[in-house]
Amino acid sequence: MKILTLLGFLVLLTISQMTNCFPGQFNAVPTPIPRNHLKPVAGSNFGLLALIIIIFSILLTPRCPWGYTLISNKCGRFCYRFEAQNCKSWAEASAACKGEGAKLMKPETCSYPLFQSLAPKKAGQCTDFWIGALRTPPSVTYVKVGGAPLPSNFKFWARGQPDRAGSLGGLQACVQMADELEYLMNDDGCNEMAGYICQIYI
Ligand SMILES: [Ca+2]
Repeated sequence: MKILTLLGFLVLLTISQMTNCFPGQFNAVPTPIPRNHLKPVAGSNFGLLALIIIIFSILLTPRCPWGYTLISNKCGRFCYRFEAQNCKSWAEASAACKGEGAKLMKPETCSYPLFQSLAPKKAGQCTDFWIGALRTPPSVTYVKVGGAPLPSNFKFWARGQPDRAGSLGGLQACVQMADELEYLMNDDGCNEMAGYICQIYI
C-alpha cells in the first residue's frame, strides 16, 4: 500500500509538471503552450517518471535473505529455508532462525501442505525438521511461535500425536515434521537433534 501511495504521488507530481497545474486548478483557463515546446517536455517527464518507478520498485520490493525462497499464497508472502545438514536441538534451531531474522516455521493450514511436500526433497543428514510449536511441561497445551494455540486436533498431527511420550514420562514437548510419519507433525524430546525450517513473513 505504501508503494502504491508513493507511486500515485509520483504520477500526480509528474502530471502536474507536464500540465503546469495541480488538482483543483484544472478548471483554470489553460495557457497556450507553443507546439515546439510540448513534445520534448512531455517526453522527458515520462522518461523521468519511468526511471523513478523502476528505482523505487527495486528499492521498496521486499526481498528474501540469501538462501531463502519467496512464496506467496493464502498465508501471505513469506520466505523459507530448510536446514538439513546441521542438526540441532529445538532451542538451537530456534536461535539459529532468530539469528537470520526469521522464526521456526509456523504450522498453519494454508502453508503446511507446501512444507510437507518439500520436506522429503530437502532432507539431508537430518531427515526430521523442527517447526515453530512447543509446550511447556507440565502444561499439555501446544502453542505456535508468537503464542497462538496449536490445538491437539490440528489436522496435520500424525495419527496418535501428540502423545507427549518420553522415557521419563511425557517429556516430548517440541514439534517436528517427522520423516517416518510422512512429514506430519510429531512431538519429540526438545533435545533431540533434527533439521529445521526457518520462515520470515514479509
Ligand atoms: Ca510424539
